[in-house]
Amino acid sequence: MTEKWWKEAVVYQVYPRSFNDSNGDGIGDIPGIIEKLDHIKSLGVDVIWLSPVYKSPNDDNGYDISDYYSIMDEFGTMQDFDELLQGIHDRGMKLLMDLVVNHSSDEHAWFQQSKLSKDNPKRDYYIWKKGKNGGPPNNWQSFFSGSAWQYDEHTDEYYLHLFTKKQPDLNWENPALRQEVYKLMKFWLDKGVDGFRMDVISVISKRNYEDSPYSDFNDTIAHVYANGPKIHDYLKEMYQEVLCKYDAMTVGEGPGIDLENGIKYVAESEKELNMIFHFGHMFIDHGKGGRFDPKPIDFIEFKKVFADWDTKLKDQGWGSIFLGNHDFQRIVSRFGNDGEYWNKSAKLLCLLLMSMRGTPYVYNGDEIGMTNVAFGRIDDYRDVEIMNAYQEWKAEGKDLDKFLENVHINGRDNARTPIQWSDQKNGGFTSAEPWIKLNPNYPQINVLSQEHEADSILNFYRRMIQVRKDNPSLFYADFEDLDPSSEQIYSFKRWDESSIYLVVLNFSSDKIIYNLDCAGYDKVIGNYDTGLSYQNGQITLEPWEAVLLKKEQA
Ligand code: TEU
Ligand code: CA
Repeated sequence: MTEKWWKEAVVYQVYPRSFNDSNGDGIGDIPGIIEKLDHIKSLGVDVIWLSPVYKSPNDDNGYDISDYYSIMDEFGTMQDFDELLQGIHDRGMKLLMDLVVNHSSDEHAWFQQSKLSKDNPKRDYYIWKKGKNGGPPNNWQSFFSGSAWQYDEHTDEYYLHLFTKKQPDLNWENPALRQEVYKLMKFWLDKGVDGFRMDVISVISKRNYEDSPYSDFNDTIAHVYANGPKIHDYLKEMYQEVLCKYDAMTVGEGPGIDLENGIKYVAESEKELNMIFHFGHMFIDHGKGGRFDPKPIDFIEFKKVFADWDTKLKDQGWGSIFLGNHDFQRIVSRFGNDGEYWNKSAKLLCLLLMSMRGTPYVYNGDEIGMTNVAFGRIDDYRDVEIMNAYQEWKAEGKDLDKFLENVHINGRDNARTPIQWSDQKNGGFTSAEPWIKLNPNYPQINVLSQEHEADSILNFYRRMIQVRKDNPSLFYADFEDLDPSSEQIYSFKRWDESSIYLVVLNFSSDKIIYNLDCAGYDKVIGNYDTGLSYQNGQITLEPWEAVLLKKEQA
């Protein structure tokens, strides 16, 4: 396994709109991030992944870009950005930009040109097709409800948008478009950014435009939208034209990427991407109807996802370890316990993230155990995915109270409420009306109060990240799940020539006596202050207890 800086890094994701508002307009911004760089640095992380900050009409909070070369007005100026990059580098950290090039905004100059006429030179930057039988070209559905085709009267054709109709898909078949993408990547890399997280990169190569035969949308994603015939040609070309010229870190986001096809994206021999985000454990509580059709988490399946990927990638590629981001629930509410065992379970999840093999990603706010939110009114939600799905349920006459319940469980705005900096007005996020309400629990859960508590989740993140750094074996050591069939315990082993580690995580609110041979092991860190309670081959685990044990190899 070759050693690389990005394999040894811990990444912290900033969602700028909700991070920190510096100028009192209710919207997080770049100067606001600069103000908090010392907080980020204090965690011990190495890399910041910034969700999109490019110019955008914000139909999908910046994932709809109207100019790849400038900064969103609400977030600041290019000068602010340069200062941010400098501030990050001065602190010895690196910056990953979000690269959103499956689609642009419909307000991008390319699209404005493209829709003018069928023979416009930019026409083929997007995907235009004739209708069929008085309707769209095929039955493809958008990720965000409704048909994936929008009719344009002016030229009597439809354009494809796998996301909202303000996010037309770019046509990667067109070499001129691909060169535009490479050019903008070089622009940012030449500025000094350290790499990219690539939005829905798995769907840039389209298949023939036949109807999807699947009724389950997840199947359509996996077998119709994702992993198209030219995906690997494009990524190889991108590597040759751009990435190989820089020491850049790349992580591709990949709905529809699975165990079978994932390795092709990240095998070192393929020269495409460093890592991918797969969704095995993220769609685990989505039913047939998608995220607004929630189902319980299958814990055994959850563990299996990590083990299977580790086995698959071993010696060939590298994994990313994440439990949440801006598209999913808060991790403590989803995989932990945000009631009685909030503190313990948030720490348990941190210990899990930091002791696996792969590069760990921390989503902003998780370092203080921010929780899901349950607004009582649909009007308090902002996410376009929620809004579109709501309109669809309404049009179909479905139960709207049920819909709101499902949003409470799985809606993306759970992860998008402002960061809770203090117990002051609006959690110290803004002096004005915030663009989305705060989680009302900010007086109890906030950065400032956790700063002062030795036992806080925040201080645990700092300690645990330091433990990972102090035990570099944890970067590359082998991984084995010791008890895949346990319904409550996640216990795994990591080992190399110098040391063996055992990680034991009690994912339950029960006290458990657990059979495990840990003779000769020392406790490195845990979320209870007690020593290791080990006797006769059994370890006693308190509710949501997490321990990392270590033994030097003779
Ligand atoms: O997300 C794409 C994706 O596959 C899903 O996780 C997505 O969140 C969708 O909600 C499925 O229900 C990426 C971005 O992370 C997301 O924020 C954007 O909205 C999307 O692409 C479009 O750019
Ligand atoms: Ca602002």
